Parts: sequence; C-alpha cells; structure tokens
Amino acid sequence: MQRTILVTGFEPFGGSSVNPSAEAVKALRSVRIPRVAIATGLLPVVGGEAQRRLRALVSAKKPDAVVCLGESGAATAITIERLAANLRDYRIADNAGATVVDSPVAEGGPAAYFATLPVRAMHDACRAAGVPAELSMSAGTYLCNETMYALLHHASTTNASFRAGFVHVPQLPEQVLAERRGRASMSLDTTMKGLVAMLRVVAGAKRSR
Ligand code: PCA
Repeated sequence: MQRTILVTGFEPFGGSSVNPSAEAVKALRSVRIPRVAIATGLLPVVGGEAQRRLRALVSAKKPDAVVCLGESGAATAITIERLAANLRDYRIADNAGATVVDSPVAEGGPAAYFATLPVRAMHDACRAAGVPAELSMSAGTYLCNETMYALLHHASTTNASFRAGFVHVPQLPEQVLAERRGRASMSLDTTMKGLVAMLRVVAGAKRSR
C-alpha cells in the first residue's frame, strides 16, 4: 500500500539567505522511497500564515503523515521534537516584522501536544544510518513550535488520522561560516541521509486513529 508523507520546510529567516529545511525539501523532490509518495511544501516564517498554509496543504494532499522541518541554530544533531507547547513568544520578529509575546497558539487549547510520529524509532533509524540525532522536549516558542502545535491541534480537533510532528535540523556549514560563529553545522548530504532513514520509519508506522 502506498503511503503519502507531506514534508514541509521553512523559508530563510533571521537575516540568513538559506534555510537548511527548505534545501532538504528541495533535495527530497529527487528522492525515491519504495511505496512512499512524498509531497512537499514551503512555509513562510510568518505567524498565523504558516499554520494556515500548512492546513491547506494537508487538506489538498491528504497525507498519512506530516513531517515538518525547520532550522535550529542551536541544534548539534538532527533534533526530533517530542512536544509542542501552546505558547508563542518570539525571540526575533517574524518575516512580516511581527513580534508576539506570551500569547497562546490556540486560545483555550491544551498546554501541549505530544508528536504523533514514531519519534523513538525515527531517532534510532537516524543514528543507525550514521547520522547524529536526539530527542527534544521543546521546539522553542517561535514559528516551528507554533506550526507543530497548530498542526497537532488541527489533527486532534478534526479527529484526523494522520501522524504529525516536527524535526529541527542544524544549520548548513556555509551559514555557520558566514555568521562566523562557533556553532555546529551539518552538511545537506548528511541531513538527507538522516531524513530518508526517518521517512522510511514514518512510512512503516500505522495510522494514529
Ligand atoms: N526555524 C524557526 C522558524 C523557521 C525555522 O526554520 C524555529 O525554530 O522556530
């Protein structure tokens, strides 16, 4: 049986001209995984708009699973998020210039959602493919957390059966070089190796409802 996995990335933000998550989504277009149809999308780093765009993609593509990708300047490995919090507190303005402080993603929504992707198996598969990976308890309070929370809230309130979650990827070596910071980076090839290993696991997982 063929499974459809929707994979999204984000546009560049915070003064950078690239986003490794967008590059990974572009590279995915030429990746073939047996019995998996990969649908891709690019989300704007704009509060409210990213979640609307993602919900539209979900209703158009009708995926069995959704894996959202984003860049983390702090990540030292592929970082699989376990939890999305009902909190928006932007460290920097979004790409539309908006700043949000101490505000919920969904008024009246639960404090947090767990990812419904098989996070432990994804972590293990990534490492088995030779790519450093870790599980994380916080996706932050910026657009990535907002998007993950909004997606899981949408799935929960519509009783949808797709699995969903979020993976942060480290910056590309060229970003770290340009910013002259002593940060970790990961080449796109290595990120792709980990991503493909994780998508194989996601494709093999049963639907959540
Ligand atoms: N990373 C940001 C938003 C877009 C992205 O790629 C974040 O971690 O929230």
